[in-house]
Order: sequence, then structure tokens, then C-alpha cells
Amino acid sequence: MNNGHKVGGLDNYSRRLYVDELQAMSLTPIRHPKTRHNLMKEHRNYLGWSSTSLHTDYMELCHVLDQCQPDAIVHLAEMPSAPWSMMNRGNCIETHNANMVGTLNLLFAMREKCPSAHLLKLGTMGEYGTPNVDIPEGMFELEFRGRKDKVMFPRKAGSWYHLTKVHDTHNIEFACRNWGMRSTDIMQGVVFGVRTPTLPDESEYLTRFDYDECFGTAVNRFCAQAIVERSITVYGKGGQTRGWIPLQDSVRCMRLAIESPPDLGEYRVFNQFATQWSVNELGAVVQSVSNEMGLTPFVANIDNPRNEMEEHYYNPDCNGLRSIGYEPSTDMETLVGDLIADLIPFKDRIIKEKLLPKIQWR
Ligand code: USQ
Repeated sequence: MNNGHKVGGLDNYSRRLYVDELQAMSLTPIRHPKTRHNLMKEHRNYLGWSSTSLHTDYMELCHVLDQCQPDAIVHLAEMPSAPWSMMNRGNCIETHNANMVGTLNLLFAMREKCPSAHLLKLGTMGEYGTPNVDIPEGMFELEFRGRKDKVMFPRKAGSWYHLTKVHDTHNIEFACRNWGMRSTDIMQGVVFGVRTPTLPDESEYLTRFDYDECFGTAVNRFCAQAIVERSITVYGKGGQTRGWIPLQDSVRCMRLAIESPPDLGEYRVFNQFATQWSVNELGAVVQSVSNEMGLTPFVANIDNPRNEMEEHYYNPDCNGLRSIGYEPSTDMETLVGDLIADLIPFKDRIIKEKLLPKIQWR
């Protein structure tokens, strides 16, 4: 909005519901949706908000797109937790419904109401898994029995949630190829932090911050554990290496992608992360930064509740976003220090039982 873009949104607030059901809560006291909406109404580039589920409210979705005629749609409206999708059959199926049916509804509604709009879709680096070869951005050139073609790089997801993103990828690529739509499919690494580049630094605008085993990502959990001086829960051997990205970089990347859209009919993939670290390395950074701040958490390599490789090769490309101006924030010590400082005022809200994992993936 601060860059002159007019912004509106759709939300079914399911994230709040999922976290409530787990008897967890955001560490930051995020305001009620109505309060947030009223605050945003004061901004001249705010178009409004509609309470809508992509996977169940197709007519309302079509109506909103018809009214707005957007140039770009940023699709963040999916169930985002791998552990939650692995809890039981019901959660697995709900993840598939919310994510795949929601995305299919959006594709059909866009085709009907705004076929030349740019779909910016949040996928995940976890679609690729951890193959023993380099990871390109989405597609690669394959040579087989003397012939060559450009094909989708093989996906090997590690959870039901990550698999729904793989299925979305194929559906979106097909919509671009078949209907001439345009899309950027973002393979995002693990997000952490609570700051955004656009929202004012005031408590009313705070975004949520989860640290429970389902909706808290590793760096967020480690920093929450650090402020109450509990063990930093590195799973297994801790050699699991991922791409990581602070929230403010993630928002900046989305703006850059919107301002440099793909051509009509083009399906484009960006791998989106700032740095690569193993969870052991991250645990050590969180421990040393918090020690400097007078806190005394300690790293514990606990039994891994997940089924994943704990030592592996990892070398993904990340060139597309840099070519349109992304300058990654890579100083993890500073980012972790800022995050711990941002969280300390809320440390009394931590529910300590939510810091250890219980969901077994096998
Ligand atoms: N991990 C720990 N200790 C913890 C939590 C996690 O060692 O307390 C490890 C996990 O075993 C895993 C790594 O940290 O190896 C990342 O786990 P995570 O929970 O931070 O992230 P993940 O489950 O992979 O999913 C998150 C988001 C998801 C997004 C994905 C990007 O929840 O929406 O798609 O990051 S990626 O991992 O690149 O696929």
C-alpha cells in the first residue's frame, strides 16, 4: 500500500481457529479481525476485506473478483502446517480440500472474471524435498536417450501439506498452458520473524506469531524457547538444511514479483529464501545471541517426531528474484537478536507445554 498499490483481501480466519483448537495462541496479541479492518480503513489505498473461504464460497469469490478487477492476486490462503496435516486422516483431507480445492476455485474464478490478472501463488521449497542433486527454479532441461525437453523438476514432498502444494503447482502450470493465464509460483523457504516492511510499528498492527509445534516454524520456536530459557528443540541429528527467509523479505519479494509480472500464458517459478542453514547451525545462533542478551537457553537434540533426512546434500538455485532486485537479508545474528527483542515484551504469554513436539509423523 505504501508503494501506491491499492490492496484488499479475502480471509476465512481459519488459522485462528486451527491454533485455538490446539489450545495454543499467538505470542503477539493480534487484534480481532474487525479491529484490524477498521485500522486499515484509515489508509487511502485500502479497498476492504471480505470474509470468504476459497474452497467453499465460489460465488462470493467470483463476485469480489468481478467488482475489483485486480491486476494481481496474491494467494496466501492455504492451510500452512506440515505437522497439522500429519496428525490424522481428517486433517490430511481438510488440508487437501482447503488447499487444492481453494486454488482450483481461484483459477476458475480468475478465468471467468479477470483472466489477464497475475496469480502470485505461495508454494514451498518443501515441494522439492532434499534431492541429492542441485535444485533449479521449477523447471529444468532433461536429456533422455539422446532427446532433450524442458520439464518440471521432480517433486518429492515430505508431508501431506507439502504434497498439496505439489498438486497446486501442476494445476497452475496447466491453467497457464491451457487457458493462457499468467502466474508466479513461489517456492518459499521457512519464514520467520514478526516485522513487515509496511505496517506501522505499533501494537494495534502487530501480526501473529505462533510457536506451537504445528504453526510455529523452527526459528520462531527456537526464539520463543530462548526467551523463557527452555531447551531449543533441534529435531534428531539437526543436519536438516533449509532455505530461510525473514517475513519482511518475503513481503518485499512479493512486491517485486507483482511489479515485474510474467507474460500472459507464462508459468514462472521463483525459489524464495534469503539464506541456507542447518537446524543445528540455527540452534547454535539462537543460543549464542540469547546468551549475549543475558538469557540461558540450551540446545537439545531431541528425538525427531518427523520422517525426514537428517543429513543430506542441499543446493537450490535462487536467481529469479535477485534478477528483479531482491537483496536478501543474510545477517542471521542480527535478525535473531531483533526477533528475540521483539518477543521479550510478550514472554509471559508463552504456554510452556506447547514448546515440545508430540505429533509423530510415522
Ligand atoms: N525443526 C526442528 N525443531 C523444531 C521445529 C522444526 O528441528 O522445533 C526442523 C524440522 O524437523 C525441519 C526444519 O526444522 O527439518 C523446518 O521445519 P519447520 O517446522 O520450520 O518448517 P516446515 O514444517 O518445513 O514448514 C514451514 C512452513 C510451511 C512452509 C515451509 C517451507 O510451516 O508453510 O511451506 O516451512 S519449506 O520447509 O522450505 O518447505
